[in-house]
Amino acid sequence: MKVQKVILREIRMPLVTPFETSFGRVTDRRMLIVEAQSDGISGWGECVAGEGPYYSPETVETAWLILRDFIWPLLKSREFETPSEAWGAMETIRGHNMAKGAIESALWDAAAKHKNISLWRMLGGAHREISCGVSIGIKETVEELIATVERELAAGYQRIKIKIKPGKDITPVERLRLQFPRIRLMVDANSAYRLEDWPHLKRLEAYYLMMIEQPLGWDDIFSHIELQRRLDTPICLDECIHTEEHARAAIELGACRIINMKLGRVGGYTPALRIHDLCRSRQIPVWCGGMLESGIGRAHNIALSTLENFSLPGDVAASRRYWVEDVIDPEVVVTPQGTIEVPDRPGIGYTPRIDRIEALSARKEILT
Ligand code: OSB
Ligand code: MG
Repeated sequence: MKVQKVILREIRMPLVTPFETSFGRVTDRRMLIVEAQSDGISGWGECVAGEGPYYSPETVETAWLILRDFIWPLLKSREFETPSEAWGAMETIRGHNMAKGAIESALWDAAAKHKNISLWRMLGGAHREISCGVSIGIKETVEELIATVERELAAGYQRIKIKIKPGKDITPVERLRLQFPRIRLMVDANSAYRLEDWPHLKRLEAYYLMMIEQPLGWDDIFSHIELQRRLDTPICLDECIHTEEHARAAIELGACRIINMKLGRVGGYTPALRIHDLCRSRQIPVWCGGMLESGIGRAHNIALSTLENFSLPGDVAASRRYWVEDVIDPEVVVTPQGTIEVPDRPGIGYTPRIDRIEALSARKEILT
């Protein structure tokens, strides 16, 4: 396959509900959408970088620059057998995984469409239906949090993750546990604690959580090893896992017992598949995280979640939880059992609504 043209677009959409984490609050999303045109077929990808460098060092702006000035010159008019070969061509660029993942995933969509098969089949997926959980942001009051959880459970979601930070941790978890004694519950701290806080985090163990996600430094594997030694609850790493090498280090050194996989954070399907296989061989469950994606990134998350070792409910939820109107047709819907039925149409299996995407575009650049 050869890519003749890439179109970068920045679309803007307000979230249905503002989303607050320990690192900040998002009300309006800016999303970089990549359209890669290859021999008459468009493949679509989404860059999951945030508006600011608070979840990871990348932002929409840095990804745009890296895609245009550094990635595109490496891919332009070159012939690749597979999207993984294109990923290999980008290896000289250090980091910038979200920029790489955006275009690499678009190439997988295009490659599957060229073969006229669904992307999940091309990836070797095993699940026809994926299990969904929700990630609930930090709320002003515990009452508001309980009402939100109630609504999500009624919609069928199979597990509840709540965001925590110092001062908004033990009490909300305790109250939720009292209210919902049997639900699958977990927390995500987005690096809000330090190793010295371990006795405080230990108190969370009274509420039998499935896991504690990324409690410590975004790039600090060592402290997570020390923390996991002190906790019975599994630690799940998100921010810390940027590469297969980081995943191997974290697993072998005992920094985590579960991994949250995000296509953008690791740089695309090529590394995601390797990390998936590594985790499977070490009996480390993985699940698919979310980055408040538009339908395009969401469709990719669904394809990724079909892989065999995605054995826990992910953060991949219905379009309507995020957007009044999504940019794909059909929108992503969740069954009353809290699952998504994986479409069998070619590529990502959901059609980007080009008119709507154009109308939402605040910026557009054509790379040839
Ligand atoms: O840490 O998993 C995270 C959203 C933005 C940045 C980081 C994270 C999240 C979420 C939301 O938890 C997941 C979603 O619903 O898309
Ligand atoms: Mg997380």
